[in-house]
Order: sequence, then structure tokens, then C-alpha cells
Amino acid sequence: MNLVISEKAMERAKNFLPGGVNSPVRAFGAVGGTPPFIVKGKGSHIWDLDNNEYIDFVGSWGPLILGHSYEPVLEAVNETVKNGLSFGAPTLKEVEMAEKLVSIVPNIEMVRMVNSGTEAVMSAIRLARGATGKSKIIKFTGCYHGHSDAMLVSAGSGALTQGEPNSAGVTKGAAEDTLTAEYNNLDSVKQLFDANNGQIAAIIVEPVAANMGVVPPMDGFLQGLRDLCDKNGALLIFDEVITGFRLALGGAQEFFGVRADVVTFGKIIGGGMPVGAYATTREIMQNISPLGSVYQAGTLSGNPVAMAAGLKQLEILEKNQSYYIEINKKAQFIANNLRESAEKHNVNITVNQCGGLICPYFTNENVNSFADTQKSNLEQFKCYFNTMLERGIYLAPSQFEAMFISISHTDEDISAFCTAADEALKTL
Ligand code: HOZ
Repeated sequence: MNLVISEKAMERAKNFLPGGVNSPVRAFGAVGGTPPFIVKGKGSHIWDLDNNEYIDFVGSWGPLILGHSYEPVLEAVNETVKNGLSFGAPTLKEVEMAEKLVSIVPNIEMVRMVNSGTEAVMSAIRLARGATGKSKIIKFTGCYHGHSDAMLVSAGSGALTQGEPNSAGVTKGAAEDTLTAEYNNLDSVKQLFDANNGQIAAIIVEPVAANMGVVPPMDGFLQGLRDLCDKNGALLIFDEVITGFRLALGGAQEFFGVRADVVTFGKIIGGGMPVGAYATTREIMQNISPLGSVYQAGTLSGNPVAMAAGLKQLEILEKNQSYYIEINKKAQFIANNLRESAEKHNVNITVNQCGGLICPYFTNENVNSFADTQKSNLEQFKCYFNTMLERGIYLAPSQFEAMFISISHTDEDISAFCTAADEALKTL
């Protein structure tokens, strides 16, 4: 693959951007080589500066569930920008967005828009503490909830790939109220409740852990968290930055039939624009400023351009709920194909798939926890990744990220993926 122009761009970028990037995982640290600099995307395909074409299975890390440059979304943006970009004042679009979210997502009555998933989680935690009057939060090792101080404890995603699950720069004070349990292990959560009686404000969980690869919840795990929260007067926060509007229109609450008290969303509700939101009941939201004493603010929060893009995408998803069945079928096909190719070429593999999220781990053991994810052979992942890239398949450049299927992936794209994967696994 010719990446000459991308290589030059990376050299230039390194002069002024740390590591040449604005988000660590983009630097390709875990897989080596030069990241292609992307110039455009259409449907499921993207092109780089050297004019290489790829089938994209990252989709801006999830939100492009309809594909790149989806015409109705672009039109909504174009129409809106004609009237200005942001005002820092109320606009009707943010009201429409809140109404739409409340009508789609189970168990929520009010919404506060923010600008990223990180901000949504940071604010939801403050709200949970303010509403309960308690200070401790339980999170799960390997789950990633953005980069606020309190959440950079045993974190997944780029923090894991960079070998910094507990980031430098986070003070002991900021982290000491974050307790960590093991994903899919209810006993580890019970023990924390027992040891911190009356002090836990909330459990925060990715309903499907999708920042340590893809680890779905085992039967009863999410309901078990619900029950523990009810028993101990704690709130259950579903971080739906990845699962929201992806597993089902109503997200993980609908998909798994478990109620959360607070839900956080990220980029997916901006259709590709920078957005986040947290949502909860009217009663809990009464604590947020200007109604209550928990402060949180943002000049660009609910800006009309992001609202227009996100709203249009949500409207399309709402009208076409068969998309979820289609996406799941495509993902199942890919997952089965990976398993068959691995068997044919004698490669140890465990492919986890949940809705449009997939992750192959290079191990023959089941992967249900963070510890299990660490058994994957990272050298094999690296070879697999690079062979796939060479064959025009653009995957997340880390074992500990998900592969995203969108409605724009055609049968041809999927068959190209399967052919490339068969070749990649053959070389291992
Ligand atoms: N796992 C991250 C999104 N949830 C990857 C994106 C990034 O860190 O830039």
C-alpha cells in the first residue's frame, strides 16, 4: 500500500500535534506503520491522501450507522448552517432533539445536551453524587467512559493500548472515590457494596463492554447490577456512547430489557458531529442547574448544527427499525465467517459479536472479562490488522476496540472483508 503522502503528513503533524494526532489510538501505536490520512468518505468507503480506497469498519468509532456522507444528514446540516453556526442561546432544534430522545429511549424523561461522551459521563457522575449525597462510584476494569479524571482508573480503549489504564496526572484524590469491579462478575460488585456500605452513589457500566474489544454481558449480569443498585440505594448509569441507537433504537435498555437510572450518550446522537448527552428521570434531573445545585454548563451544548445532523439520523433510524435486524445479520455473517476461516487455517480465535459490534480475539478461550481479553495474542492481531489494511479493509488499530457494522455495508463489502480475512488468517 502506497502511503507516501500520508507519511509526509504524519511527519508534519508530529511537529505540532503530540504524536501527530488528536486522539492517541489514531497514531497506530499498537499496530505499527503510518495511519492513512483520510480525505473523504461515502457510504461504507473512505479514501486517503494517497487515493487508497478502504472499506471502513470504524465509522468514526460508531456514529456513522447510516454510512459516510449520508445525503439527508448532510442536507440537514447544510440547511442549518445557512442561518449561523452557534448562538449560545436557546434554539428549537435542541428542544426537538430532547423530545425525540425521550420518545425513543426507555425510562428517561429529561435530557441535558453536552459536546462529547466524556463530558456526558463526567456530568452524569456529578449528578449521581449530587442526587444521592454519596461519593463513591463503581466502574469496571477495562471499561472506558471517556477521559475525565475519575474515570481514568483501570480504563479501556486508548488508555489500555498505551499501557496507561491509570493515567499520570490524575490525583489520588480524584481517583480515590472510583472503585473497580470485574465486568461480568457480580460477586466483585457485591464485595464493593459490602465494604463501602452506604457510600456508593452509582455503578457506571458499558452495557456491552466495547472498549476492551467487545465483551457482551453474561445472562443476568446487567439485571444483577440493577438489583444491587436497588438494594443499596445507588443509581445505575448505562454508558451508551457505543451501544445507544446501535444495538436497538432504544439502546441497551431496550435490547437487554434492563432499566438504567441515568443514560449517557456520545457521538451517535450527532450523526458524526461532536455531541453528547445525559438523560434521566424528571426527579433526578431536578438536581441539575438551573433547577438544582449540581452545576454543569456548556456554550456549544445543543448547538443547532449538531442537533440538525443528529436529529435527522435518529428520525431515519426510527422510521427504519428493520435496519437493526439487517445490521445484526451482517455482523453474524462476518463473525461466523471469521470462525470458519480460523478453523480452516488452524488459528485460535474467539469472535465476540453483539448487534453491529464485533471483535475477534486471538485465543481459543471464551472472552467474558477484562482478564480474558488479555489472553489474546497481540502479535497475531497486529499481523491480521496489517494484512487487512493492505487489502483495503480499515479496522480499528487496536485489539481493544470494536469493529462497527453499518447499514451502508453492502454484500460486496462483506464478501471483500471475508476474502481478506481468510487471507489474513492464513498468514498467521
Ligand atoms: N474507544 C474510543 C471510542 N469509544 C476510540 C476513539 C478514540 O479514543 O479516539
